[in-house]
Amino acid sequence: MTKVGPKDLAILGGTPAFASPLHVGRPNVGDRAVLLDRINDILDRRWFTNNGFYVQELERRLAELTGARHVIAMANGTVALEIAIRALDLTGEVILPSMTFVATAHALQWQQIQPVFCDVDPRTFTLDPNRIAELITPRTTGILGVHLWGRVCDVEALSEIAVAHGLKLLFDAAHAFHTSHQGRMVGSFGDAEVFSFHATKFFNTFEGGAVATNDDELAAKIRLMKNFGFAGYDNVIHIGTNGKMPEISAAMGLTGLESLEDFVETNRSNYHRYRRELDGLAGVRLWSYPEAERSNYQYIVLDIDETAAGLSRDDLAAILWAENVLARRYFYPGCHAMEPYRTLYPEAAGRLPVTECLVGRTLVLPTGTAVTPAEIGEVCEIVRFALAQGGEIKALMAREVAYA
Ligand code: T4K
Repeated sequence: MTKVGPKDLAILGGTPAFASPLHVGRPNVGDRAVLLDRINDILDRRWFTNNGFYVQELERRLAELTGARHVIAMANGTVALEIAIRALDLTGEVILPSMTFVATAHALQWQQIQPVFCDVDPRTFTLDPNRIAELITPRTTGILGVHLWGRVCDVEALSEIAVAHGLKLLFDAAHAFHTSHQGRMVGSFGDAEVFSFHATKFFNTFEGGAVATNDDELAAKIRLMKNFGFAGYDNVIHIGTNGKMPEISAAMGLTGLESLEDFVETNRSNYHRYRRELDGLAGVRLWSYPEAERSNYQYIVLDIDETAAGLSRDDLAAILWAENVLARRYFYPGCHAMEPYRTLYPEAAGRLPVTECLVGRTLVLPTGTAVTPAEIGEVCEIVRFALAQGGEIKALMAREVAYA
């Protein structure tokens, strides 16, 4: 990096550090030749979807890896959530965090179930078990926890509450594939857990997802529901939809699984590089992964304390974007502040002080196999440089730059 003064920052007229964008969420790709062989085989078999050979093989491997009795592959994580919610007979109101991707809330509201937003624990960014009891009403039928950024919810406390109040317990594990909690792999906590295998996830099937559960009856119901309720040719015995994963996605998944440990190792080493490079920076805290557990290290999450850092999260995001580092403000502004929730449930904001604070401070940086260690070094240099001259940069930005 050749920036010596504030004016060298791209946001103030300098040349961007990166000629092409450095994205968050660049997909991991396994062995290309193996994938192409599998795709050729799918073309030869002329069996493209509807519980084909590759989907069955992927489900078997995923069950092995997670330890769950059943893993049911789906077209994406959102439809997997919708089906799991319906199969669990959730109705009325369901308690969930607002600090999540909007799909978690949509999967409920889409089915006329009211998402009741609950605040999160500032140490884990996951549902705060101490704030749940006050939200339970006679209409509450379930709790939907989110293992945000792969940090597993307090499943013990949530299970206790669910049992005490006769509620179903579902987990949105979109970020938590191949992570563990107290030594046990995510996939068999609660009544069911839902994965996303979207392109941006640590492990992807282009688009895809799955429901994992130990409940045989629930699994059978979900299998029916994801295939229009068909129990055999011409025999529909349940309402259903089309939630099926195609063969090409399963081929991508099987190929990715063969490189899973390489993906983890790259992410882990990227994470430690960020840690070393940003260590000790005033006002900047890097979200940490519990070393005693298995983690996928997929999210590099910064918490920016504006007072101590001298720049706000949004200032830093604007500076990075100008340098072509497309950092993301996940999950700003929180589901409760998005439509239709902002209009339908305006009272929610008042009970989410931790969420409201966090959504203004978090910034997600690029990682994964598509980012090189040298690029990470450069991103960190920009962050350090910007923060070192925060006050001066802020004043110049206010004068010279109109940014959102
Ligand atoms: N629950 C949670 C907690 C979730 O995070 C998600 C999904 C779901 C449920 C639902 O699961 P799915 O139905 O999606 O399986 C992205 C993803 O689309 C979404 O899957 C993900 N969460 C969310 C956190 O991120 P956006 O709106 O940020 O997508 P977009 O288009 O801005 O792309 C994100 C970044 O990835 C960009 O920097 C570009 C990069 N990218 C993206 C794609 C698709 C690539 O480099 N290559 C690609 O192919 O939602």
